[in-house]
Amino acid sequence: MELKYVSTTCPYCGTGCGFNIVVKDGRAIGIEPWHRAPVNAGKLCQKGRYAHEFIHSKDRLVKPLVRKNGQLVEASWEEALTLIAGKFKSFLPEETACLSSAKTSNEDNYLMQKFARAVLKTSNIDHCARLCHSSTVAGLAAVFGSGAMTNSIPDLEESKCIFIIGSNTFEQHPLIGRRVVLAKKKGSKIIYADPRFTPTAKQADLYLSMYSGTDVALLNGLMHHIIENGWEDSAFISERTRNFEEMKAVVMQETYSLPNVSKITGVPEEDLKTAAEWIAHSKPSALLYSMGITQHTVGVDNVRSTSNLMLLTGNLGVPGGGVNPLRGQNNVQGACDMGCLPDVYPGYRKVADLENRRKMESLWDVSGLPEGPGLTVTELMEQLAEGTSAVKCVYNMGENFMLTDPDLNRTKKAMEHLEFLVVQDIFLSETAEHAEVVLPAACYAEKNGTQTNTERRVQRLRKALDPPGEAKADWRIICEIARYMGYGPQFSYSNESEIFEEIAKATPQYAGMSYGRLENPDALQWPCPEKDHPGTPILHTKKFATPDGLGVFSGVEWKPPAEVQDAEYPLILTTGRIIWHWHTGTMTRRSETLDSEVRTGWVELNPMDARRLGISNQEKVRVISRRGEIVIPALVTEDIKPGVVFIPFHFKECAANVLTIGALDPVAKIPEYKACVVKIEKILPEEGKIEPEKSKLWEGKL
Ligand SMILES: Nc1nc2c(c(=O)[nH]1)N[C@H]1C(S)=C(S)[C@@H](COP(=O)(O)OP(=O)(O)OC[C@H]3O[C@@H](n4cnc5c(=O)[nH]c(N)nc54)[C@H](O)[C@@H]3O)O[C@H]1N2
Ligand SMILES: Nc1nc2c(c(=O)[nH]1)N[C@H]1C(S)=C(S)[C@@H](COP(=O)(O)OP(=O)(O)OC[C@H]3O[C@@H](n4cnc5c(=O)[nH]c(N)nc54)[C@H](O)[C@@H]3O)O[C@H]1N2
Ligand code: SF4
Ligand SMILES: [Mo]
Repeated sequence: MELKYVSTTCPYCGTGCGFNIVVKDGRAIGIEPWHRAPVNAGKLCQKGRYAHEFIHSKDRLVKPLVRKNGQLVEASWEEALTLIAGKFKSFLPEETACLSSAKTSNEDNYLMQKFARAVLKTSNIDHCARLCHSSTVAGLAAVFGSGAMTNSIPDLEESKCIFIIGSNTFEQHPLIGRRVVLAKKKGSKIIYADPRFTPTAKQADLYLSMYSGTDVALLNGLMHHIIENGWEDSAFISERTRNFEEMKAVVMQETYSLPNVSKITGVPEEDLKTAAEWIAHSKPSALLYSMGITQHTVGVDNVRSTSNLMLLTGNLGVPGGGVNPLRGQNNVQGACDMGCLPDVYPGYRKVADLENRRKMESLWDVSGLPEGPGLTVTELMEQLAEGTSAVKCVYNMGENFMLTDPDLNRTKKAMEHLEFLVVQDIFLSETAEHAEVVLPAACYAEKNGTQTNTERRVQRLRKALDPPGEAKADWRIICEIARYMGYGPQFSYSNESEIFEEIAKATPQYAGMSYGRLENPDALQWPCPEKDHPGTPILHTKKFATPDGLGVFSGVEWKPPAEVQDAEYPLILTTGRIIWHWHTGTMTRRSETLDSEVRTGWVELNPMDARRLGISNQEKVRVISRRGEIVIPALVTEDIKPGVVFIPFHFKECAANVLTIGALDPVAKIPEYKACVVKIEKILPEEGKIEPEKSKLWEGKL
């Protein structure tokens, strides 16, 4: 039988690797390298390598489901769409909210925010970027005038020193990790700051073992030492920045002298000195960061602080330098670019600006677009739980917040205050189980489109298969609902390329792009403002995107997390990911190969803490926070700092988010997933036994 190879882009992380799906008899039978892919040159991590395995899962949604007598039962599209359109029309604009999905394409996301604004007339549109890099978008926009990764993945190889802080690059962005290794082979020094000695730490020349929630202190300490020794890049500071003196006044305080910073962070003074020296003396130096920086009540402060360090050492606008937030989901950059945020239209143009509103009304041929910004998803959940929200109806495309939101007991309460929840997904997720209507979506391999990776590269998704049963591409479903609500003409597209043409009109950064141009495997990196513009691999080469073109220093003081240890809750809990699994596991736990490697979660704790608590390796324990408790096996390891414990949040049977805190960064509204406090208790011997089939998790560790 004939084999078909379809080149497309990985559906998992923001690295944006390309690969070939191998199709036989209408089924995906494997993934093969696509050597021409610009990011990964044919290499893949485990998730990409097995990205075909969940596609034909027997659990795929194949028909719409409608709740009747408390049960979700199969229904026709017509019945589901009629019900949805009728209900949606019955709510006032402020009673509705939409959640978009960074797992879906730019075309899907563009239409979702258009639907929210033009049909429901609500500004309540948000997505998982809120939980992820909203602090980056806010923080970097204030410093550089643009909230994206400044440099490109390939140019990391030019770096002489790579400072990785709060990013477990080798597990979460493995093919960016590969570039770090290539840079190291060329002589680059690698510095790594994290409370855990992760697989990324193993690649580092210098490991800074820090407490969760002490990043600003650490960064200010490095800057204190650099300025004290006169190692700053004075020419860059005077030509390209402002507010240096304000920043200097803060970091030169005694609080940020190395002995003090060593006390706050737990990092030895000598290591801080070495890090400062390497970063200042290796030109160019690049900084990589991710959730260890952003997911804090001081997320925006953390982001501004990383930027201060790179401005101070003159490492912006050059190959091999930059401030590089590694974006998480495959298309979280794109979902933000497309305006799936409550305050901006596509291209980050403010909704509050009348001129922008008029432009969108004219492009979309509608009137009465909502005027002010809407609610963020975290504010929405908070208000719903308190029973104070106006919102009664939520249309959720591809988010599984019943496992990913902080403080799940609170999220459960929030659901009780919703009257009508529509969930559009490829599987019956934990969130879909709460819906009134569930709509079956096509997965990445079953549709055309584009997605934008962390380095702003807009790449093609190519259809390899037909969707199962009656499942449909997300954009088609949105258009159908719009048609049922009387907006057929505004949502009439015959294919994805037509939607992209509208995206190019609505989004200045994408104005010069088209499917024709994106056929080139290298694709295009935004900004690409004109049809003959080559795209922009490195931002801010001559000036920043701020009004005066200068990079803006700011004085940032260190503040502790919202919750700190006390006698009752003596351990800091941090949460995150592992290489084998994806968030709520809807896809990876349905992939035989990935699931067989790691079958359930665990809590990592240091032998010192384990001894104190009388806990041995693999023993099941109870982890308790002020918000809830879970039972979970213990992994006793030297790889985590004493006083800190870590739980991966992928596993519903021991969900980390039962424990996490809903406290938010005041500007970005991102939750503090990376620091709250817990206690650990031994449980009865019988309950504490580990099932033999679960023991595989220990081998699965890298
Ligand atoms: N395999 C896999 N890869 C993924 C994902 C996945 O689910 N699975 N998800 C994707 C998504 S959406 C995202 S956003 C990215 C996230 O990518 P990362 O941010 O790299 O992943 P995390 O595990 O959330 O956290 C990174 C590190 O932060 C450390 N950390 C915790 N607290 C602190 C702190 O206070 N300061 C510092 N400096 N470090 C701290 C943790 O120990 C952890 O090693 O990964 C993407 N890639
Ligand atoms: N404790 C803790 N919690 C966290 C984090 C943390 O570090 N610690 N990190 C946070 C971060 S950074 C993120 S990004 C969020 C992620 O939070 P979510 O986005 O809620 O997590 P996912 O499991 O990726 O959910 C995506 C959903 O989309 C579905 N899906 C996949 N493909 C498609 C498609 O083509 N169409 C449709 N309609 N649906 C599709 C999947 O089946 C799944 O149900 O989690 C956050 N939660
Ligand atoms: S690094 Fe990310 S994009 Fe690349 S194969 Fe792995 S999961 Fe997919
Ligand atoms: Mo994320």
